Amino acid sequence: MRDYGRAGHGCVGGVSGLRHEAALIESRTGGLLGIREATGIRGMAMGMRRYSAFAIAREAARYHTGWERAWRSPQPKAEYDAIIVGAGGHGLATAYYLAKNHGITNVAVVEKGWLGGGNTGRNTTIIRSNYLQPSSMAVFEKSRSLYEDLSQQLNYNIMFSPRGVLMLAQTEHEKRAWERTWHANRIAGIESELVTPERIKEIVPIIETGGPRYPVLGGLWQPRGGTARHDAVAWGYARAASAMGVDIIQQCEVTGVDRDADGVTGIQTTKGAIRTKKLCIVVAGNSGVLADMAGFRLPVESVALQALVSEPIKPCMDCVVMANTVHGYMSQSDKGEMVIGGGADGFNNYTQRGSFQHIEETVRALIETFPMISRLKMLRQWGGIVDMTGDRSPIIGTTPVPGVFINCGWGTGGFKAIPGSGWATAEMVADGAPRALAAPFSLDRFTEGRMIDESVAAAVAH
Ligand code: FAD
Ligand code: PYC
Repeated sequence: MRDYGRAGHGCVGGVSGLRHEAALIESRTGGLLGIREATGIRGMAMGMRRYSAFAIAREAARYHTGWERAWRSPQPKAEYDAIIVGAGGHGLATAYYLAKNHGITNVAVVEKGWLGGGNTGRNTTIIRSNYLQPSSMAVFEKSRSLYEDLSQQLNYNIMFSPRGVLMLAQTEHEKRAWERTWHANRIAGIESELVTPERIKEIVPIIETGGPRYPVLGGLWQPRGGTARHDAVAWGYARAASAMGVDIIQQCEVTGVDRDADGVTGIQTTKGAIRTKKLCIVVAGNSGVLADMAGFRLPVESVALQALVSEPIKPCMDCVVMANTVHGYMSQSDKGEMVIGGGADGFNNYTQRGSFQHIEETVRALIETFPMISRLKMLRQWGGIVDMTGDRSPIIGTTPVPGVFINCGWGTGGFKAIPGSGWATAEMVADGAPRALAAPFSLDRFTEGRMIDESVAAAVAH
């Protein structure tokens, strides 16, 4: 797994960076290991031991022989109160909040690969809530605010780094779009700021604001936006959910959905059949495949979104910059790599890989605004399959099959939404119907014409 997310700027969690390092070392030798300590975290019924500075010191003194696995790896039971398909951030957060907020712990999260191995472990970790529509702002700001102390909540350093996110305006049209978003954000009480080219140069000294084709005309700055370490978000939710009794079953592909006249009855998997009356599908780019198994269709297209990182260099940029007119964005990891992404592929596919032309297109686009990157060597690139809806907003809702719920359509922008989405999806699965946060994102908005147009705020060209 890539390791570009270690936060150094205002990272919440203090000493937990050390605990995370310890956990990481163990993860490379076959699974994350936890730290035994007398104090249990509130609500962690299965006896998860807290990570702390004391535990680190004690383990150092006894040659790290006392670590325990961060989550259990059980065989599936015959039946669960609820099954979540997909152990990405959204599925794991849903399981965590089902257990924590609703006391529902007889839950399985079923994952065909390894947890966090989908888009959650492949994204560029940008967190912000400067969307346009009220329902989007509500869910993204709920999420951003949950990120603020998620390390403490999960007792796992997710390395939230509110380093600020800057979205450049490089055309008059874009400038007007950000002005509109800024007004909407102010009305909703979301902190964002319109900034001038001069202020942008102060925030990002390496930027070239006077480019010949697309000079920087201004920007939208969200100072409490930022990044978090993507794998740690998945691992932290997994560990805390497992400790409360949730079974996370990896290497277990769902191959069919069982139903009778009253609705869902269970699933078929590569580890056998499992019964349930509540099934929540949270599989991002594979949503259409799972919906097909359950017997309904989704207005979602699957396309690859790619990213790349450069060789590590000295610290030169301590915020995130998105240049949407030229289709590129960039931040710097704590290891020093420039983390770079561009637009989504222009055709549907299921290939989680990068392509040569994407490196060229994206780097070429960014060079005008960041001339210094023309000298950088690019080290790695990859792709993830994102689930795009027509209005670029997610779907959280019930489906035509009673007992089957869906959470998908986060497209190019769902990492930032993991905590809020998990919170809202857990409410829906617990109650059988969405509450206020999720209600606008129902599937029937596409037939009723209640689109939530976020094609500008989605910010990544597609
Ligand atoms: P995933 O993490 O993809 O999890 C779905 C899981 O379902 C996978 O683990 C998969 O293996 C599993 N699954 C699929 N089919 C089955 C089956 N049949 N049986 C069992 N399991 C199954 N968002 C941001 O907010 N900020 C960013 O900076 C950002 N950058 C991005 C950059 C890239 C290159 C990519 C690809 C995405 C980016 N995103 C970003 C989007 C974000 O990554 C996703 O929206 C988010 O991670 C989706 O999470 P998820 O849990 O829904 O899906
Ligand atoms: O949603 O902010 C975003 C984003 C940035 C890069 C990919 N997605």
